[in-house]
Amino acid sequence: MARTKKLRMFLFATLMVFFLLTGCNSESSGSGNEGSSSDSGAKEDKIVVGFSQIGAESGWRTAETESIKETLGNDPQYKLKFSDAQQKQENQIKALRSFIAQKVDVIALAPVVESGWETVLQEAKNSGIPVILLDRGIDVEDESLYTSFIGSDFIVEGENAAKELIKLMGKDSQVNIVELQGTVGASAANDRMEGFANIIKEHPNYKIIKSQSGDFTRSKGKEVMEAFLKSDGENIDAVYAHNDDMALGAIQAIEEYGLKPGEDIKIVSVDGIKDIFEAVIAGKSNIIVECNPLLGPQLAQAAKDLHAGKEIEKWIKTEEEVFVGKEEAEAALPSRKY
Ligand code: GZL
Repeated sequence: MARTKKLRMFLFATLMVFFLLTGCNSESSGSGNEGSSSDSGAKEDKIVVGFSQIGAESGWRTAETESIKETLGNDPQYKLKFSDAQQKQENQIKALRSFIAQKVDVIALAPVVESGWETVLQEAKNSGIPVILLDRGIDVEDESLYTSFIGSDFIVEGENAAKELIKLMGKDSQVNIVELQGTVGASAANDRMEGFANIIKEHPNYKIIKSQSGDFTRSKGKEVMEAFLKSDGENIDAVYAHNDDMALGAIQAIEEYGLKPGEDIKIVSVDGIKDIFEAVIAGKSNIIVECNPLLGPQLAQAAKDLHAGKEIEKWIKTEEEVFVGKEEAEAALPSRKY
């Protein structure tokens, strides 16, 4: 009896030692994994993206930032390094140099203006770090300085704005237009201006009587519209604003001036933020040309493809719609995401 008991005790102890050792291996492989991930650096298992954002000048910009932070910030495959340049190109250049020094895997850049990027992009290229442009383009001789542009066709947006305004007001009407331009030097401003002019030049009875930058902000848009009303008040038939925030500022200025926005003065703007849909529903604006800011998923996919050594398209275009009048705005508002 005692012998059997001893044998049982020995077998039990042997089994215990066996399970402890193997259990320890799975833990160690777990800790191994953790160890390897910490040894190889969690960051090496992640795709590290350095994103230089322009700032927070508009509802559109905020929506873009949220889309990118949500998509990359919540996905364990990525590590997002984010920098807000407060509208200053020099801050963006500093941020890019910092990302290069940190050896990120991919740089994402929303360039505040089109020019002045060659040097820092050459530094990124020399470091073997691909650069993806987001939502605005740049003007460079050497297109190999960036890998891809994820964003809209602003010329088409400008053309659609003019086409819809002419449809709304009649191709034979005499229409005096004031234009609220975006940030001076920004591709979104330059191309939206070009696109609108492409169509207007075919209709000489449509005239742009004043055009000035409102820097894509609500406050500056209001300020510039106040000046237009002071100089040309009753003579203004329509406003073309390069973004909704400036249009919303103009709406305030027109009301304070004593005229009815959306009726006395028709309004067309670009972006498609919720506030402009509400303004159209309230009869205070007329035409919305959508510009999609929700670029997070496209950026994430592009970064992942580049990290895997895949080729990506030079221009990853975003699809967009146009909304005209109260009914279309009411139908669309419930599904708007920004
Ligand atoms: C467009 C983007 C523009 C938006 C503005 O891609 O660059 O900048 O239209 C934003 O609202 O400020």
